[in-house]
Amino acid sequence: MKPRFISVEGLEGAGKTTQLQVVTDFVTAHYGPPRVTREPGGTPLAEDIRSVILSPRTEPMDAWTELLLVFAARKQHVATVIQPALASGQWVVSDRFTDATYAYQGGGRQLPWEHIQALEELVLDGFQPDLTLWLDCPAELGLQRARQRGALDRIELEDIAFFERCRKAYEKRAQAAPQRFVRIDASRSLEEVSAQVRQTLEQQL
Ligand code: Z5A
Repeated sequence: MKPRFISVEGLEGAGKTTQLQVVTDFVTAHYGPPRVTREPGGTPLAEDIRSVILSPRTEPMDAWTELLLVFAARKQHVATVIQPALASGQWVVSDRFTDATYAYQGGGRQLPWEHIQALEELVLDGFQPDLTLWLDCPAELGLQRARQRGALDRIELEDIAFFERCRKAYEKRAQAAPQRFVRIDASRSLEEVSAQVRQTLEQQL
């Protein structure tokens, strides 16, 4: 079977870290250990860009600067990690991918959707995950869970309206690509969410 690229998406505190392990265990059991990675980041250079994006700073970051940094990191990640892994026969599981850009820079920052599409086409030439698991929960609930963990990054400092717009943008992405994009109800208990993730993988893969 051709190796597949799976992404996991959702607001902070939706449970991506936990469910990424469920996906990794499933893929390992059926197809061998996947390359597990994350965005922004996934290579040393892209991780450097990640800290530029997420470190709280006094100088406000322009939304376009943020968008271009996210795509710069993604290009490096795709070219040097994701595509080589797929080409060598290894599956790839990523904590976030381009759908997060539509959610955060498109929804949250309100940058025009068509400009993100144009950049995506230019930089990635149509490359996208084969399957995206969207862990969906109300912004308030996710933030409550995430804030219990302590220090917040630059984006986590945004207000609730920002995250509500991100959630709406994920919904729009899901509606536009129902074959690829599966919504998981992440407001339920960890065990219930994990069970729904496993069931989805059994159906889709
Ligand atoms: N970003 C962007 O702007 N544009 C882009 O293109 C990309 C990213 C790719 C970093 O992402 C930031 O980058 C992110 C978007 C932006 N911005 N923010 N803010 P990240 O994925 O690295 O960081 P994160 O979103 O902040 O991840 P997170 O907070 O670690 O979320 P999570 O992984 O979904 O949460 P978790 O660690 O699994 O769970 C949090 C806590 O909740 C933990 O204690 C769990 O035990 C608990 N939890 C989880 N699920 C449950 C359930 N179901 N019940 C009860 N408790 C639960």
